[in-house]
Amino acid sequence: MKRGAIDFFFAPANPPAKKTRYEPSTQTSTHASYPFPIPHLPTTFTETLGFAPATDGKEINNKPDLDLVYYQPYIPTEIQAGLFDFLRQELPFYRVQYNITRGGVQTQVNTPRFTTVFGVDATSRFAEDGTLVDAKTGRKVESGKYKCTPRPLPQCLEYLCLLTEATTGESFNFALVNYYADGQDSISYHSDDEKFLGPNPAIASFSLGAKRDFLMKHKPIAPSSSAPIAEPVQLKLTLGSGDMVLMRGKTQANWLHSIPKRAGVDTRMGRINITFRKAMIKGGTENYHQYNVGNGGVYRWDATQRKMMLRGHGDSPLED
Ligand SMILES: O=C(O)CCC(=O)C(=O)O
Repeated sequence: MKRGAIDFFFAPANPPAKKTRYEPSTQTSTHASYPFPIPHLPTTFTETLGFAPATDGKEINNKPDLDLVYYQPYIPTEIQAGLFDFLRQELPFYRVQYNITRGGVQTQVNTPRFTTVFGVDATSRFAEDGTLVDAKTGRKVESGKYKCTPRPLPQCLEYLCLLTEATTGESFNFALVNYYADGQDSISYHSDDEKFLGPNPAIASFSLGAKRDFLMKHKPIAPSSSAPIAEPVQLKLTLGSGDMVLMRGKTQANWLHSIPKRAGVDTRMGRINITFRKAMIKGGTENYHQYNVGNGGVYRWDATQRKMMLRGHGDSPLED
């Protein structure tokens, strides 16, 4: 028998799970809105995050209306891979579908990536026990206020959020997380300029895992008779694991950004993106929930199958 043939006959149907690059914490964040408990960050991560940002941010403001600060990287090298594994394994994800009406015709949109969201807008906050209270009066929010059930940031995202606030001087109340399984997952050109974010919103955007191109282009400028038609102003940042881009000032009002589909070795791997943002009004909470949690099933990373697996339905808790 040739060497290796025995493995062929006795190899398990599924490949063995790759060892995760972190020691799980026994403490967890729980909330009635979570489908399963979410472990706290391992203490080695919180200790190492004491050295973040790993580099000074570089200002990029040499193009019209552009105001970025680029940390390359923000997350120290030693924990980049572990933090990626941790978030992919421990967060609940969704593959949201929704309908839009285009030219009078209803079309179903399948979001081309996994998403999840935590947070509540500035009119409410979570009390210590997880109940939602009015931000001004501290009184319990009536159950009908939101069309969705807002979810508090679990400790693992809250910790990174507080660190980001301290670094940037901005304040945030939402964490949106995208998981791009491979180079075919993407986000098309858009700007985060919704009214519920207020004017000149600051958005801190973290990358972990595979390198992906982040493309930016200026929104079209109405041609004036006196000025010649300008070439479109563009920018490409190749975001690596641990990088963070702070977008602020007039950026969202004037620029679009995207993560296009890509082929290539690195893009066979997954990538996680976390954005911290601040929504001012309840419409923001409902919008983020609708487009990042939606009404479908909950997915969780399966370390043996090495892919996201459907685990249950939307808002209902899962048995673990
Ligand atoms: O994945 C990224 O880096 C960008 C994500 C993004 O644009 C968004 O969530 O609005």
